[in-house]
Amino acid sequence: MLNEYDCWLQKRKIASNIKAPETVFIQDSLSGETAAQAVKEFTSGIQRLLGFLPKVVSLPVEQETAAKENAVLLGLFSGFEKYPSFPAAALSNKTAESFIIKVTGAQIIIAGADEAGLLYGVFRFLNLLALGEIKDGFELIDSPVSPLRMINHWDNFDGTIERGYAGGSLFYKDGNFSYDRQRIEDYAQLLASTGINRLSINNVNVRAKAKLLITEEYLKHVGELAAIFRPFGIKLFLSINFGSPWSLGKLPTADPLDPSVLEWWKNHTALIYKYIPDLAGFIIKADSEGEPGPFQYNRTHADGANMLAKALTPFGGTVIWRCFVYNCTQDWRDKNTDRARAAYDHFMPQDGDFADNVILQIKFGPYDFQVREPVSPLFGALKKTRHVMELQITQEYTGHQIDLCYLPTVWEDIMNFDTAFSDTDKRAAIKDLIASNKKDYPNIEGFAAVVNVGLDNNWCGHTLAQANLYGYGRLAWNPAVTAEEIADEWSALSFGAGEAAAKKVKEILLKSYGAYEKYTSPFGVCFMVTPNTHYGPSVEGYEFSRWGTYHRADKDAIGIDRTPSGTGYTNQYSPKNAAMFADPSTCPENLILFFHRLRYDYKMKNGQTLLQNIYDTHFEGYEEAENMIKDWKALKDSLEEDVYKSVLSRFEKQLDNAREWRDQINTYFWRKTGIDDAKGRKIYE
Ligand code: GCV
Repeated sequence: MLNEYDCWLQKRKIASNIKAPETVFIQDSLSGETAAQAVKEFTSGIQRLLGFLPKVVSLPVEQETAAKENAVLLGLFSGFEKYPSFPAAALSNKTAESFIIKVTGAQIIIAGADEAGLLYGVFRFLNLLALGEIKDGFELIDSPVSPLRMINHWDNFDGTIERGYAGGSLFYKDGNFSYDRQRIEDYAQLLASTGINRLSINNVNVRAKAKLLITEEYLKHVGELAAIFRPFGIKLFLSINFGSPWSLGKLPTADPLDPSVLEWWKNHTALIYKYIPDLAGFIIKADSEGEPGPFQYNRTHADGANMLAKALTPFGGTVIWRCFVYNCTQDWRDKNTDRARAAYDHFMPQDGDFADNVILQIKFGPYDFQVREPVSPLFGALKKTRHVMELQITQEYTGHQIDLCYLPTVWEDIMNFDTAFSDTDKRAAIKDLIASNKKDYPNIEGFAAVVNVGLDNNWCGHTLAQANLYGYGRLAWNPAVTAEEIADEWSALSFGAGEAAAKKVKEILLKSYGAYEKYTSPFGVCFMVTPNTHYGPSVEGYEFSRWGTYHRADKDAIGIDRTPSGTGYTNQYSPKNAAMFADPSTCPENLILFFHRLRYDYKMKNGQTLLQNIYDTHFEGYEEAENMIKDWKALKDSLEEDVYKSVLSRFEKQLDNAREWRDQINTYFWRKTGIDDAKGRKIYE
């Protein structure tokens, strides 16, 4: 049975394969609050899963305890140096946040390279225990592949959340901070249990009163929040507004090269750090969708970012600078401007110009979190600039957490994308490029993702959308984990390892992305969605708008030619990928309309025309949505009534949505072409 508030940390008595760890010995040298949290998580986790609270005893570091029965030893690698049985591999592992779990007879050792590593080790141990994988002889040494594993909140000061589908903000209400301390702690626990280590707490659109967040009146609240997240190894970032020197400081300018502007930021940053001494830094959306930025002063993004970096340097802070920069006042008549080119055109020429404490944050694709986009050509190309990939857990374009859409499916495709920038080093897939900052190397330092949580009791609106939050944390830790592995873990942790319901839910999750893609926008055609809300179909909703997102369907053809004979976007990729994308016969078909303008009678690999494929996918997607409901209904008797009903009502709405998509898209193309469905299914006139 599932208590939806507890997500994947269910209170559920499990049948354990090991002797009950009755005593927890902790190295007496452990003094920090993260270590204390790790101990607390361990004991409460054992109570949650095994039904008793272990006794906690402090242990002098040098004491040999190998003989202790039914005991758990928690500590740091350094404290275990004298233990003969402690694996040498762990002792030599200096990667921050790594851990080891080792089970020998009735003794369990969980140790971290540092306190955060210990905390992650404890959480992993508890999950593995719940999954039935902890047995005598078990040993796991693990390190995060990505150093930066960040969550972005787009929460507004008035309590709303931009692109939020799960209730109001956890942090704000009616123009002020307003939060339930316990709820924030529970949230921190959920995030830390998947390995998240950074969090930005306010919308990147820093507008109206949110600009005051970095003033003394509000900084004390930020300090209080930072204190709640700190024991969980999570440091905060603040979204800031580039225009603050004039909007808050009353300076005549925010020009990054004006000395008075730098001076203002230095003083103001010092004030911010008085309240939050371990603030991770600032995140900033500049020159993007109306937000101010260096372009207003004819300065470059490097000028802007480096100025803020200087202000943060004395405090060890970092600037995260978003690359979502494009012309959002495009004339639809203009066929020469291609929004997909924008991030690369703006940032590639500046590779190497950014300070060491600047990290660029790049959306995974060149547009905006569409159902299917190619991976941004900046990945693999940037060599001298630190950068991370931005994903979206909140389902802005993927069904608003009404429609089930299991995102790790597409994230896995993104991780496997081969940037093909290196002929000598074959390891050029995105997942192989994730690593710590290495000079002159195209590595990606990790991930940031817009989160899907709010005040709803189940955090995510749709209970099954919790899998996306869990999945993001797991994948940010290790981008080589597959969507199937994550679905397996999450379903078993949530619905009970070995339960039939867990197996069925896993299957439903794994089918959901494909279904959503089929009934909405297959083949990489983007933005056929209702403007502004981004839920439901509006085939030409963006055709005559200023956002640069057109498919230009007419009676014969659809899509944008982004090859060298068109906008030339394909040339932003490595030569191998440029050639692959530019040729329709080698371009992956799930992206073919992103890269090509094709006639409806273009023959696809299955021998059918493009038009027939459009009809087929939309009919199939709807049928798959119907099947998901059937699968869910079969679980009625094995689920909590509230969970069963709330998910069912979302599936019902999803089916309505799928029907609208299917019929509006099919009718649209039928009206354009006058060509019937070869299989004679119903297309409305
Ligand atoms: C925070 C898209 C969304 C906006 C969002 C923006 C961004 O355009 O629709 O709501 O604004 O992306 O990522 O900055």
